[in-house]
Amino acid sequence: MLPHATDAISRDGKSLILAYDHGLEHGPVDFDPNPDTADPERVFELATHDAVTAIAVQKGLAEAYYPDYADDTALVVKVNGTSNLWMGEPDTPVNCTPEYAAGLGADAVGFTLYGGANNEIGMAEEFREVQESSREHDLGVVMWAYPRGQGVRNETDDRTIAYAARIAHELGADIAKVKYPGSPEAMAETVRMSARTRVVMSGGSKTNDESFLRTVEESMNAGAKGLAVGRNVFQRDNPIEILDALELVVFEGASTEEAMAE
Ligand code: FBP
Repeated sequence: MLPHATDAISRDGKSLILAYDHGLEHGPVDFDPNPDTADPERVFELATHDAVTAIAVQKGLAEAYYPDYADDTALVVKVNGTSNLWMGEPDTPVNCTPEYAAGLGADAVGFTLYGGANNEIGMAEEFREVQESSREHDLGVVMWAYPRGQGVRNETDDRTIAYAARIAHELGADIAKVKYPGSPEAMAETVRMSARTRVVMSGGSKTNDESFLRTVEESMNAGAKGLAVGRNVFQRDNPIEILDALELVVFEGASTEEAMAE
């Protein structure tokens, strides 16, 4: 296989990115189901599980905790992000440059683009700077491709999600992180639209083991290259168990039933 810009956050061309920027994006409410997870160390420890190919955090957590885990997991620094206290149209400031992320030991950057928001133009211009600077610093580029805002009637509509994946490809992302578009056929179409940009499924709010694993299985069968997941791992009573199951489905091609039987 030819080298890929995201090899450092992948295994066999697939990624399982443990997303943990929720303290910024959603606030303390996301730690309620499992209060220990307010302590970033608990989640950095989960990122050392074999199934996890990288942890994705904002710069503050990368600065404070990653030095202790750098030997055990790869790092995606999320370079933009905003709080849930913001009540305007979807928008997000750049909190960290790729150069600074590289200094923190990052292997890739993560960037949210809200296609369809009033400030899509501004975010796309910021993405240009981040993407080009990431190339200079040998960082992979993961786009959180989230259509949202006044121009978007339904952000989980299958055509909208396929469009988001295509935007990621056109603008030079290596990986497009998209919401599950509702069916295996719709995921296959999203993968087709993203062409050489790899698609990873976004975990979403916590669901039961079977329905979560089923969407992962369907996504993988449709050509997705893994997932970026937060709540469906760290909000569980037994996050190791679901990581064990995800390892089988994502990297071993196991079915939901096989993974749950282990
Ligand atoms: P989840 O798996 O918990 O959905 O995390 C993925 C993620 O993209 C996080 O990186 C981010 O904090 C959150 O979802 C954003 O979710 P929302 O759709 O509510 O903006």
